[in-house]
Amino acid sequence: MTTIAFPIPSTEIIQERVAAAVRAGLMRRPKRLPAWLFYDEAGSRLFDEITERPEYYLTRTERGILAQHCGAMVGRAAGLESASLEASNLNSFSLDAIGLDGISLDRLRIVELGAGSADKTRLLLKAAVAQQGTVIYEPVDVSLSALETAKERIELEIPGVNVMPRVEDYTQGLELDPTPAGERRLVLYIGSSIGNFEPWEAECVLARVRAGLNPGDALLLGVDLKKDEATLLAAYDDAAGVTADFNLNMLARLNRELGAEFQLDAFEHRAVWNPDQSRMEMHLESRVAHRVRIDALDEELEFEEGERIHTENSYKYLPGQAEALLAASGFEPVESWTDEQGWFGVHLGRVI
Ligand code: AVJ
Repeated sequence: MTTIAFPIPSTEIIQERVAAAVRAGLMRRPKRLPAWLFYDEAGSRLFDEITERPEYYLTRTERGILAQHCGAMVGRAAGLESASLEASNLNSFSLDAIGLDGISLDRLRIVELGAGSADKTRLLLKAAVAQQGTVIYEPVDVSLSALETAKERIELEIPGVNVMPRVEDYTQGLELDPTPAGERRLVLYIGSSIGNFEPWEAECVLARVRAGLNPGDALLLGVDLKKDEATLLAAYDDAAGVTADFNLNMLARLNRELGAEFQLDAFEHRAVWNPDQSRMEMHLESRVAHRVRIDALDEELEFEEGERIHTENSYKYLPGQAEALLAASGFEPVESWTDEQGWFGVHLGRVI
């Protein structure tokens, strides 16, 4: 069953949103464009390719953490109290077998902010199916097509998962159906997506998510951690040039959707580490002084040689910051997991 919580935005409305964002961003000095503009169809495909580049450690590192601890994560989210109990292979049969049949775990429903980060989500869904037999999975995304693809793929691949997609902009809050008694939600916000927000915005987004949940529900938050500069720079400027293409695709998108006349080879991809703000930045730097017409805005934009458009911030958290963020937005930090190198953090918080 497909739940559509809001009317599907028409193409014209989407283009109006793009035009408004571009008008506002390119009037500013320095010029900037919002990171959500990366993800049209071509951009989403390029992002998937980035996640397979050897330099982009984020995806595989988080996947490793989830693979190792997914059982403990869903166990704790369902109410298992002890962090020390190794829950990774728990199911209702093994609970009996090891004499834990007195434990009552609530049933979990898994919500995901963003439509299914593929194999990483699958690990948690499988762990939930092992724990409770079946699971309802509610991916939340602004893109209906992304949700439909995720539904088909996941229901085919993991028996026991019932996918109930929701078309919503979760940054504006979550509208979920009430859950039956004895059922809790585990909201997945993985993949370091939170890193694109300024710290104050991140708190605001999580507080809005929190407002749509009930006490006892949980949030699993994946954040990228600060590390040596060379590793960070390489991750955002891979040798095969996929990240450069991903960045430049934003201009290609404006050409397609707004009749802009950006010449992609007039711009260069730049990845910059900003130590004061603990964030990676991406920019598009004009190689020459030139002008660009944007038809839908009826504007001609001027670029100086070396002038940059700032397209993305990707915040790298310091130890303790994710827990502080959870606490500030209404979640009690329950447990955190990381990899051997301490490169990526996965944090469970419970609604209080
Ligand atoms: C999808 C926001 C987590 O910030 O690392 C990848 C996007 N930007 N390469 C990130 C991205 C450049 C990515 N997030």
